[in-house]
Amino acid sequence: MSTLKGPGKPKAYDGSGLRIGIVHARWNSTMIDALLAGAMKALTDAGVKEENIVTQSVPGSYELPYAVKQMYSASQVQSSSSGVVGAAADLLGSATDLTQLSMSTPPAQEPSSLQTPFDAIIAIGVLIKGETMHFEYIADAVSHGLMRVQLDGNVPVVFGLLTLLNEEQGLQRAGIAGAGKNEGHNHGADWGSAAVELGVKRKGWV
Ligand code: DLZ
Repeated sequence: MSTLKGPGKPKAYDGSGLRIGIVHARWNSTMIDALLAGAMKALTDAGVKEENIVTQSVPGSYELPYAVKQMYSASQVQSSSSGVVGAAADLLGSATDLTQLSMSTPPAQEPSSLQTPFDAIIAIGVLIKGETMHFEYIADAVSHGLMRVQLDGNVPVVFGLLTLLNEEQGLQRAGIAGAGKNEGHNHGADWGSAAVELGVKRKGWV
Protein backbone atom coordinates (compact mmCIF):
# COMPACT_ATOMS: atom_id res chain seq x y z
CA MET A 1 0.00 0.00 0.00
CA SER A 2 1.41 3.41 -0.88
CA THR A 3 1.08 6.38 1.43
CA LEU A 4 1.32 10.07 0.74
CA LYS A 5 4.23 10.51 3.14
CA GLY A 6 7.76 9.13 2.86
CA PRO A 7 10.42 9.03 0.15
CA GLY A 8 8.54 6.54 -2.06
CA LYS A 9 9.77 3.09 -3.00
CA PRO A 10 13.56 3.31 -3.03
CA LYS A 11 15.55 2.18 -6.04
CA ALA A 12 18.19 -0.36 -5.04
CA TYR A 13 21.46 1.58 -4.94
CA ASP A 14 24.70 -0.34 -4.46
CA GLY A 15 26.50 0.99 -1.40
CA SER A 16 29.40 -1.44 -1.48
CA GLY A 17 31.89 1.24 -2.58
CA LEU A 18 30.77 3.86 -0.06
CA ARG A 19 32.17 5.18 3.18
CA ILE A 20 29.49 6.62 5.44
CA GLY A 21 29.75 8.62 8.67
CA ILE A 22 27.06 8.79 11.34
CA VAL A 23 26.99 11.35 14.16
CA HIS A 24 24.26 10.96 16.75
CA ALA A 25 23.25 12.91 19.82
CA ARG A 26 22.75 11.05 23.11
CA TRP A 27 19.72 12.95 24.41
CA ASN A 28 16.56 10.76 24.30
CA SER A 29 18.71 7.68 23.93
CA THR A 30 15.92 5.09 23.60
CA MET A 31 14.77 6.66 20.37
CA ILE A 32 18.31 7.43 19.26
CA ASP A 33 19.33 3.78 19.66
CA ALA A 34 16.40 2.58 17.52
CA LEU A 35 17.00 5.22 14.84
CA LEU A 36 20.69 4.39 14.74
CA ALA A 37 19.94 0.68 14.38
CA GLY A 38 17.46 1.46 11.57
CA ALA A 39 20.05 3.54 9.72
CA MET A 40 22.76 0.88 10.15
CA LYS A 41 20.46 -1.84 8.83
CA ALA A 42 19.53 0.17 5.74
CA LEU A 43 23.20 0.87 5.06
CA THR A 44 24.34 -2.74 5.38
CA ASP A 45 21.28 -3.99 3.46
CA ALA A 46 22.42 -1.71 0.61
CA GLY A 47 25.87 -3.30 0.69
CA VAL A 48 27.83 -0.76 2.72
CA LYS A 49 30.52 -2.71 4.58
CA GLU A 50 30.42 -2.38 8.37
CA GLU A 51 34.09 -1.38 8.45
CA ASN A 52 33.22 1.53 6.15
CA ILE A 53 30.65 2.96 8.55
CA VAL A 54 32.10 5.23 11.24
CA THR A 55 29.87 6.23 14.14
CA GLN A 56 30.49 9.07 16.58
CA SER A 57 28.33 10.50 19.35
CA VAL A 58 27.89 13.97 20.81
CA PRO A 59 25.98 15.03 23.93
CA GLY A 60 23.04 16.81 22.29
CA SER A 61 21.64 17.83 18.93
CA TYR A 62 23.11 21.30 19.18
CA GLU A 63 26.56 19.75 18.75
CA LEU A 64 25.66 17.95 15.50
CA PRO A 65 26.70 20.55 12.87
CA TYR A 66 30.17 21.06 14.39
CA ALA A 67 30.70 17.31 14.77
CA VAL A 68 29.66 16.58 11.17
CA LYS A 69 31.97 19.30 9.89
CA GLN A 70 34.93 18.01 11.92
CA MET A 71 34.27 14.40 11.01
CA TYR A 72 34.22 15.19 7.31
CA SER A 73 37.39 17.33 7.49
CA ALA A 74 39.20 14.59 9.42
CA SER A 75 38.25 12.02 6.78
CA GLN A 76 39.66 14.28 4.07
CA VAL A 77 42.97 14.61 5.94
CA GLN A 78 43.09 10.84 6.59
CA SER A 79 42.44 10.18 2.93
CA SER A 80 45.17 12.50 1.66
CA SER A 81 47.75 11.20 4.15
CA SER A 82 46.93 7.57 3.27
CA GLY A 83 47.39 8.60 -0.37
CA VAL A 84 50.92 9.72 0.46
CA VAL A 85 51.63 6.47 2.30
CA GLY A 86 50.17 4.50 -0.62
CA ALA A 87 52.29 6.36 -3.14
CA ALA A 88 55.39 5.77 -1.01
CA ALA A 89 54.56 2.06 -0.82
CA ASP A 90 54.19 1.90 -4.63
CA LEU A 91 57.56 3.58 -5.03
CA LEU A 92 59.14 1.21 -2.54
CA GLY A 93 57.60 -1.74 -4.37
CA SER A 94 59.16 -0.82 -7.73
CA ALA A 95 62.51 0.05 -6.11
CA THR A 96 62.74 -3.33 -4.39
CA ASP A 97 61.92 -5.08 -7.68
CA LEU A 98 64.85 -3.31 -9.27
CA THR A 99 67.23 -4.23 -6.49
CA GLN A 100 65.74 -7.73 -6.19
CA LEU A 101 64.98 -7.26 -2.52
CA SER A 102 61.44 -8.47 -2.96
CA MET A 103 61.72 -10.73 0.12
CA SER A 104 61.42 -7.64 2.29
CA THR A 105 58.44 -6.27 0.34
CA PRO A 106 55.15 -7.10 2.05
CA PRO A 107 52.60 -8.75 -0.25
CA ALA A 108 49.98 -6.43 -1.70
CA GLN A 109 46.88 -6.55 0.47
CA GLU A 110 43.31 -5.58 -0.18
CA PRO A 111 42.55 -2.74 2.26
CA SER A 112 39.91 -3.85 4.76
CA SER A 113 38.33 -0.41 4.81
CA LEU A 114 38.18 2.49 2.40
CA GLN A 115 40.59 5.32 3.11
CA THR A 116 38.49 7.91 1.33
CA PRO A 117 36.54 10.94 2.59
CA PHE A 118 33.00 10.12 3.63
CA ASP A 119 30.56 9.91 0.72
CA ALA A 120 27.74 11.04 3.00
CA ILE A 121 27.20 11.74 6.69
CA ILE A 122 24.01 11.12 8.64
CA ALA A 123 23.27 13.44 11.58
CA ILE A 124 20.83 11.92 14.07
CA GLY A 125 19.17 13.76 16.94
CA VAL A 126 15.87 13.81 18.81
CA LEU A 127 14.58 17.16 20.02
CA ILE A 128 11.47 17.20 22.19
CA LYS A 129 9.66 20.44 22.87
CA GLY A 130 9.74 21.49 26.52
CA GLU A 131 8.41 24.42 28.49
CA THR A 132 10.99 26.95 27.37
CA MET A 133 12.21 28.27 24.01
CA HIS A 134 15.18 25.86 23.98
CA PHE A 135 13.55 23.62 21.38
CA GLU A 136 12.94 26.39 18.86
CA TYR A 137 16.48 27.77 19.12
CA ILE A 138 18.19 24.39 18.87
CA ALA A 139 15.96 23.12 16.03
CA ASP A 140 16.59 26.27 14.02
CA ALA A 141 20.33 26.37 14.68
CA VAL A 142 20.86 22.69 13.88
CA SER A 143 18.79 22.77 10.68
CA HIS A 144 20.68 25.76 9.34
CA GLY A 145 24.01 24.45 10.61
CA LEU A 146 23.66 21.10 8.87
CA MET A 147 22.58 22.73 5.61
CA ARG A 148 25.59 25.02 5.80
CA VAL A 149 27.97 22.13 6.40
CA GLN A 150 26.73 20.18 3.39
CA LEU A 151 26.79 23.14 1.01
CA ASP A 152 30.09 24.61 2.24
CA GLY A 153 31.74 21.22 2.63
CA ASN A 154 30.29 19.75 -0.57
CA VAL A 155 29.27 16.53 1.14
CA PRO A 156 25.73 15.16 1.46
CA VAL A 157 24.48 15.52 5.04
CA VAL A 158 21.32 13.56 5.79
CA PHE A 159 18.96 15.42 8.11
CA GLY A 160 18.15 12.87 10.79
CA LEU A 161 16.79 15.34 13.31
CA LEU A 162 13.35 14.60 14.74
CA THR A 163 11.68 17.78 16.03
CA LEU A 164 8.89 16.48 18.22
CA LEU A 165 6.04 17.99 20.17
CA ASN A 166 5.96 15.02 22.55
CA GLU A 167 7.65 11.69 23.27
CA GLU A 168 4.91 9.59 21.64
CA GLN A 169 5.65 11.20 18.26
CA GLY A 170 9.26 10.09 18.67
CA LEU A 171 8.40 6.51 19.59
CA GLN A 172 6.23 6.33 16.46
CA ARG A 173 9.00 7.71 14.25
CA ALA A 174 11.57 5.37 15.74
CA GLY A 175 9.28 2.37 15.17
CA ILE A 176 9.14 1.50 18.88
CA ALA A 177 5.64 2.67 19.87
CA GLY A 178 2.86 0.57 21.39
CA ALA A 179 2.80 -2.21 23.95
CA GLY A 180 4.95 -4.47 21.74
CA LYS A 181 7.39 -1.59 21.09
CA ASN A 182 7.25 -2.27 17.34
CA GLU A 183 4.64 0.18 16.07
CA GLY A 184 5.31 3.14 13.80
CA HIS A 185 7.93 3.60 11.15
CA ASN A 186 11.67 3.78 11.81
CA HIS A 187 12.86 6.92 10.05
CA GLY A 188 16.45 5.86 10.59
CA ALA A 189 15.96 3.35 7.77
CA ASP A 190 14.99 6.18 5.39
CA TRP A 191 18.06 8.15 6.45
CA GLY A 192 20.33 5.18 5.73
CA SER A 193 18.80 4.76 2.27
CA ALA A 194 19.10 8.50 1.60
CA ALA A 195 22.80 8.41 2.50
CA VAL A 196 23.43 5.54 0.05
CA GLU A 197 21.47 7.22 -2.76
CA LEU A 198 23.24 10.55 -2.28
CA GLY A 199 26.62 8.87 -1.82
CA VAL A 200 26.22 6.99 -5.12
CA LYS A 201 24.81 9.96 -7.02
CA ARG A 202 27.52 12.22 -5.70
CA LYS A 203 30.06 10.21 -7.67
CA GLY A 204 28.32 11.22 -10.89
CA TRP A 205 25.11 13.16 -11.50
CA VAL A 206 25.28 12.98 -15.28
C1 DLZ B 1 19.56 21.24 26.57
C2 DLZ B 1 18.82 20.28 25.71
C3 DLZ B 1 17.43 20.16 25.82
C4 DLZ B 1 16.63 20.97 26.79
N1 DLZ B 1 16.75 19.28 25.09
C5 DLZ B 1 17.42 18.51 24.18
C6 DLZ B 1 16.71 17.58 23.39
O1 DLZ B 1 15.50 17.37 23.46
N2 DLZ B 1 17.44 16.88 22.47
C7 DLZ B 1 18.79 17.03 22.31
O2 DLZ B 1 19.38 16.37 21.45
N3 DLZ B 1 19.46 17.90 23.09
C8 DLZ B 1 18.83 18.62 24.02
N4 DLZ B 1 19.51 19.51 24.82
C9 DLZ B 1 20.99 19.53 24.75
C10 DLZ B 1 21.55 20.47 23.65
O3 DLZ B 1 21.35 19.94 22.37
C11 DLZ B 1 23.07 20.69 23.87
O4 DLZ B 1 23.72 19.44 23.99
C12 DLZ B 1 23.39 21.51 25.10
O5 DLZ B 1 22.71 22.73 25.09
C13 DLZ B 1 24.92 21.79 25.20
O6 DLZ B 1 25.36 22.52 24.07
